[in-house]
Amino acid sequence: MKLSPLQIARYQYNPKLPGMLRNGIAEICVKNGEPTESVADQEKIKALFPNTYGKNEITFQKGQNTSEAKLHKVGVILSGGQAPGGHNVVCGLYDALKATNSDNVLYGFKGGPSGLLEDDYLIFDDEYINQFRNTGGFDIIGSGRTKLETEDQFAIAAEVCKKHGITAIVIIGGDDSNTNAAVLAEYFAAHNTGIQVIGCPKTIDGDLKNEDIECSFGFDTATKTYSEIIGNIQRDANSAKKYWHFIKVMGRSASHVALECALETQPNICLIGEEVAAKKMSLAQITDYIADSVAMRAAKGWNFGVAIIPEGIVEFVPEFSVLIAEINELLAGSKADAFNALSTWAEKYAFIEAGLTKESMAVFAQLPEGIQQQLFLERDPHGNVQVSLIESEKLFSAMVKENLAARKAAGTYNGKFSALHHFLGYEGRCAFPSNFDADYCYSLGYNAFMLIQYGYTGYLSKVSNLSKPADEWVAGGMPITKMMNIERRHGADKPVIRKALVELEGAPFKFFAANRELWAVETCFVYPGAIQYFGPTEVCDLTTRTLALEKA
Ligand code: FBP
Repeated sequence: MKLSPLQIARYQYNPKLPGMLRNGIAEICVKNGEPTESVADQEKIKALFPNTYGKNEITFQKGQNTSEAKLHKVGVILSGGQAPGGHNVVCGLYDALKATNSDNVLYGFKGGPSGLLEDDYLIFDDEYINQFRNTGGFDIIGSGRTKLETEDQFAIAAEVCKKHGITAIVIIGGDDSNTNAAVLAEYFAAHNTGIQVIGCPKTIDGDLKNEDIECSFGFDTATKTYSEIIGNIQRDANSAKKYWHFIKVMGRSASHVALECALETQPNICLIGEEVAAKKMSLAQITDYIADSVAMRAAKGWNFGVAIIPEGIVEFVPEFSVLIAEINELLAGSKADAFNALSTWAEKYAFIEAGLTKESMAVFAQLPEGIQQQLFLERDPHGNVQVSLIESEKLFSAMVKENLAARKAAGTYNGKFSALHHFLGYEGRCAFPSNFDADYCYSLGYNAFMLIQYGYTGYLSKVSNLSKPADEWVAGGMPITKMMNIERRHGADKPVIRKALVELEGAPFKFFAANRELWAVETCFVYPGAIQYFGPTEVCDLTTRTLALEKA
């Protein structure tokens, strides 16, 4: 394999651990915290997790290691979408495990949770793992989206672990994967398997966070990568002065990624899905809001600008959600065949018009034809509209174009509007982790092994105080059940980790809201540039604006 100079240089980087984990394994002991309760629905969660509920929060501190000396065989799984730093979680876990006893073994289950069920694994050694230190990607063992959630799967997992003598599993994943980690831990405990389960908080979307978990890993690097590109586009826009750029950024549901990029780059417009839902904004209102900025800037002679659109936006527009629900109903079961049998778009349009309510048809009629067709063509295996595939950046630019044409006809706008479109997602998910993510991830993995060594199960590896330098970070563990509540999923009540949406009362959104009127009219662009790995700490080690504002 040919290596880039940066990859070779990054192999030499020594990730920083929290101060209390720096003295060597023999000098790490546990400080017990308070017993915990779930964030809501305490009685129900307690009943569902009789063996793992209510355990104490713990932190590690310097002191005599009192854990039981025994051989550890541990399995690790990467679950869900890639996030920068995943390799370092595995490296931190491996280094702590081997530093404790060189006979300890780390198994990597390949291709996500399915690797555990299919007993598809590799055993890590120095030569293999050293190729992945401080690099992006999940290719060390691969990832997948199989969900570990049924009793049959748990029984197979227990069998596979038993076969290898594995006594702990580390699941690196988002809110769903860690919810399942908690359920698996409870199953293993209830069946006296002796197998521990530890979770690690991953996702670029930034929506696995709460009062204990300050951020999920990967968010820092992904948003810095997108912000670099947005900044570059802004500089191009400000140089050429002839394009409006509509940039969609990943974030399946929550708008944390869009908000962080806006805080970093100060674009003219950034939509926040959670605000759209709270204000019950219609597509027309959102369009008007963007068109106002275009018109105000045009009046100053600036026919250029940048608008950031979060990937999940359309699901937050109430009238659009109703439309999607009606389309799903319209094509449910065999009705889809009748629709597909129609040969022209005009015939299909008449079918749609006859099937939708008047209100939803009015929403549908506003959409550009390309988007209308997308809603009927791109469907998931259950026949439902695949909302994440809707090109919302094109949807809003087309609607703004029409809105501006109407303003022109009314004599209230006299500019030029030429739009370009971008989707930033996969560009950031496997970037070389920033120093922050390299350090944070290594610490999460190292810490996960400490939790295993001290016998914990159903815990999330927790590293906090992250807005401070790494030596002030605090390492410990939090029972996953503390983060759970009951939610309605697929028609049934389920215990789940609460997904964190953008808080409209939170400091990051408030800062954005206090400044956006100015940004909408003036050119206040900030150009963050590329992630720096070597150089002054104020350039290389800074984490996100979101975290800085939350912790200020
Ligand atoms: P996770 O929640 O698994 O971390 O993945 C998040 C994400 O990156 C979203 O931002 C995006 O919508 C989705 O994954 C894309 O998934 P896929 O890789 O399957 O296309």
